[in-house]
Amino acid sequence: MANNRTFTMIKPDAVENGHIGGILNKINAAGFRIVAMKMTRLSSQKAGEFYAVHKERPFYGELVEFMSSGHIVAAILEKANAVEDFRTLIGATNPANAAEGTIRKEYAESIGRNAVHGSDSDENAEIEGNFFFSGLEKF
Ligand code: DAT
Ligand code: MG
Repeated sequence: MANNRTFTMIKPDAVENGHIGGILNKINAAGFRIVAMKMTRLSSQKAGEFYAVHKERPFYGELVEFMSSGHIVAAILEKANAVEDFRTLIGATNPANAAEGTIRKEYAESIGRNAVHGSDSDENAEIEGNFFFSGLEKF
């Protein structure tokens, strides 16, 4: 399959706990090329926009509060079959269900504080990458 792209964030729990390096090592070891990357912080308004698809869910308020509670690292990653392979690399949303060797198994604290985001489709990868990066930043 041709190379394509996904979008990820290292979430505030993992940044706070000193796991940026460990998570980037796993991403590199799995064969992803880092196309663009920045450390930044989401306002609660921006976090709410990013996760707007979940706004009717009971955990939305908690999710927005957590995602705006500290710094995050946003990145665009490239690899053959990037979206699906990255979802495999991060593991299940709830780390209690995450497979051995996955990023969430190793670094997530709980279903809410689960260390990393990964796009769930090619379309959302494009939308989410554009949320953080301009055209000039993602060659
Ligand atoms: P994923 O991040 O695996 O794509 P998702 O899109 O269903 O999961 O949910 C987005 C984030 O919302 C998830 O990473 C953590 C949080 N979340 C999901 N379900 C939750 C729950 N039952 N309780 C608390 N937070 C939850
Ligand atoms: Mg999701």
